Amino acid sequence: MPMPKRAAQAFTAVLLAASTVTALSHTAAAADTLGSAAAGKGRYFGTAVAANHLGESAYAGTLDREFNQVTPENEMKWDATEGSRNTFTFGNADQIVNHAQSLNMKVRGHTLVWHSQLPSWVSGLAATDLRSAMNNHITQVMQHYKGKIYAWDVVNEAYQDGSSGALRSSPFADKLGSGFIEEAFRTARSVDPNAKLCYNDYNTDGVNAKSNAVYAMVKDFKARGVPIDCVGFQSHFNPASPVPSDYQANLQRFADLGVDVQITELDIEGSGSAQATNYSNVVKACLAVTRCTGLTVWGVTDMYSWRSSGTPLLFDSSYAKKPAYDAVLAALGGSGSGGGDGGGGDNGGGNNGGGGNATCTVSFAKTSDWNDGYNAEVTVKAGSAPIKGWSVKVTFAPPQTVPSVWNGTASWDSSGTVMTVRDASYNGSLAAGASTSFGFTAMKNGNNATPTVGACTAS
Ligand code: 9MR
Repeated sequence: MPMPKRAAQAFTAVLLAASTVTALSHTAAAADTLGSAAAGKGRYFGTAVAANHLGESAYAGTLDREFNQVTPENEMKWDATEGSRNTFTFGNADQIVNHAQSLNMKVRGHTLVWHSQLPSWVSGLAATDLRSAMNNHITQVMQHYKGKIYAWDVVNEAYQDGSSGALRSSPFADKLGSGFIEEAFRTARSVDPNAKLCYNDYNTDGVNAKSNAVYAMVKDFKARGVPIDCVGFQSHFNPASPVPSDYQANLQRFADLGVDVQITELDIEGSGSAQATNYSNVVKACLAVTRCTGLTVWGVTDMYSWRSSGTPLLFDSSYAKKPAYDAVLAALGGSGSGGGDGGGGDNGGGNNGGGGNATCTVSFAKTSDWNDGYNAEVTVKAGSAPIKGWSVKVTFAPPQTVPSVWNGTASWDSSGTVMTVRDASYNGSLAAGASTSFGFTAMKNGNNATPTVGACTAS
């Protein structure tokens, strides 16, 4: 019996509404942890793990609930696995790998060849012996974990800090020359051809002399067919070493060489919304780079961080979620949390729709002014709710022109006087009360007027 047209339409509308609600609640359920939200973006989200804390229920509970990748913090290092020559001890690392495997978590192997946490018997060897010890170490450790490791940090921290672009002095570099890196990668490939092979370092997170040196090495390896699959960016940040403004661009230039990139040891000292914004920016940068395959924070809780006093992680010492946690989850497109309570039950469509209470404000400052031009910075601050994106209109007095805009994406109206700046992908998501800024250079062309900055629109 045919339904009257109106009734059929209404019926369809109800069905659509019902299926939309179902889809939304599925998404929410699937993405209310770091690991599941990252998986929704085709990435993993992991943490460094210490075997001696696995027996603590709050530690293991948080690990198991939130993360889908682990890196043994110390247990796979040379001093832990081969403290005396050719005697291998894998007990502590095995505990972590078994734990991870039982929960389907990826494991990053860290690390095979590193100047630190290196037993003294290794540093005492002469070149020929050192070469065979290095290859034997790689072979035995990788064989033990063959098939269980997603990616290995084959060589860690081989380059010097500062402007030299040179290799750091180490028993390997000093006695074997720069070829030790290539040799380590070739040996590693022959042992476990299915593991991704990474070079991992710190202070290489932005474009600088050290990252340029690593870049040149990777480029050379790719050109000559030396097996390398990925580059790890440790990303240990603090006020003296902040997230670089060219972080994403740096990840991208490595990815463009044909390797995966991974954030391998992320921690950011600080607290509150400033820390949250920094974390969010790092996650957004990874998501914006197709070959950025995942992120690992360097520990579960501030309590056990190697930089504990800087409270650099996502869970505090009581395992409570910090604002940085919320910001990371939001940047990963996840839902839930939102602070102390709530979180759990039905959202009822209230706080998830990305509109309603998203607000922002702007402030404007000229940061420099010269005869024919000026630089300005516009600070965008989220209101009392987190925001996912923002835009600001700036109206210029003709015939001023704007040759450059940074940390934002500009478009112009047809008159050429109104510039709309939207967030760059990495700075759109702001925690409640958090701020970011964009800047521009304007040429006065004879008109010294200050531009008018309109209201901020948030999404
Ligand atoms: O977090 C690790 C800490 O427990 C160790 O005492 C320290 C010893 O060198 O190593 C820490 O991890 C380092 C990582 O293996 C390599 N990059 C720097 C990390 C922080 O120091």
